[in-house]
Amino acid sequence: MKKYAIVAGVVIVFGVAVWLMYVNPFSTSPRAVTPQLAKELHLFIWSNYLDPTVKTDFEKEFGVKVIEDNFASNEDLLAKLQAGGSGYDVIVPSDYMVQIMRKQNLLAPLDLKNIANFKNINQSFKNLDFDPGNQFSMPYMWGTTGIGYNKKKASAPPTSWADLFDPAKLEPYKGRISMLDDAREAIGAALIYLGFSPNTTNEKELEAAKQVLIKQKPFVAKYDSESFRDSLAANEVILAHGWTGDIAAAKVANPDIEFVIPKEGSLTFLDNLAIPKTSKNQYTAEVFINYLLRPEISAKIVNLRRYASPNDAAKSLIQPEILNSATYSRPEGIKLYWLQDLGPAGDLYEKIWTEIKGQ
Ligand code: N2P
Repeated sequence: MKKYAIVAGVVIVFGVAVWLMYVNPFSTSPRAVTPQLAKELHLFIWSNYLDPTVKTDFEKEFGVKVIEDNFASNEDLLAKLQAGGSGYDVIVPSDYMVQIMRKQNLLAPLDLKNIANFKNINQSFKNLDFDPGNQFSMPYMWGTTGIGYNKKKASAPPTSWADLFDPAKLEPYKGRISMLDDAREAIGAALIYLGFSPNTTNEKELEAAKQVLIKQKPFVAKYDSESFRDSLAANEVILAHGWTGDIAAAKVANPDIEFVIPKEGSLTFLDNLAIPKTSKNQYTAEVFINYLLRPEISAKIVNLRRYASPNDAAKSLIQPEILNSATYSRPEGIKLYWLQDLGPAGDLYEKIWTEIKGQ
């Protein structure tokens, strides 16, 4: 009899322990239940910023279908999130935009237990000011802004922002110039050309930058952040204001393409993986983020997209030719600025940009 009581006791204690583990009613954490993978994951990412096979491989391994949509600027991404109910599970904001989204309470805190591959990230990309402790974001890829050009078609290699903005130099390139369709990037470049900070909120300086862009406009073929690499590769444009990876990708298609960071200085960015607060699939999103931080997956994306990786463990798997290229390193002796969250003054940039494009 006593024996049965002991067995029954053990069974009850064990049962209670298991019950506490899985359905713990005392826990305040909404994620105490063993997480389940969702069937689908909605990714909102910059154009040409992922290797498509990464999605199919992830689906094969985890049974989760990744549905990708693209955006062309941080501000477009922000507007989508602010409108609410975006339905996205993983997004890719740049540094300053992570800060803006954190302040606006648009991001879900990450459960780092599910993102063990964070260990692969180089220390210098962790714990940055825009997200102390990486509570809301994981580094994805970084780059700089500069001028992509066709060395056979340009009369001389550009070295300065003047080569992109001074109307006296632009006649030979009329209708063959492409500018990023991005308020902070375009106005930022004009500000640096004038010797001002790309984070200024001084209205006089901003007005001067606006005039630079208005005077440049008759020579510009298009404001475009998504397909300048193809136009450059196809010789449709000769000078393109653009980002490292896309210009490096243009060079793969057309070896005459080169990249330069103007001597006055330029912008640099770190793009990050984050989860919108409204995502219903936070665990699945973390599993996907962790997957993207695997060395072989990070390297695969870099080998195709040619942006720089903050992932140390990926380095040995990246083609040496990419690691040694001008688009993969920070130039010595040239000042690189990070964009800052400017608070409400940031709207001024959007307003000026709309005015320039509407001219
Ligand atoms: C990808 C552009 C991503 C870099 N086409 C901009 N942060």
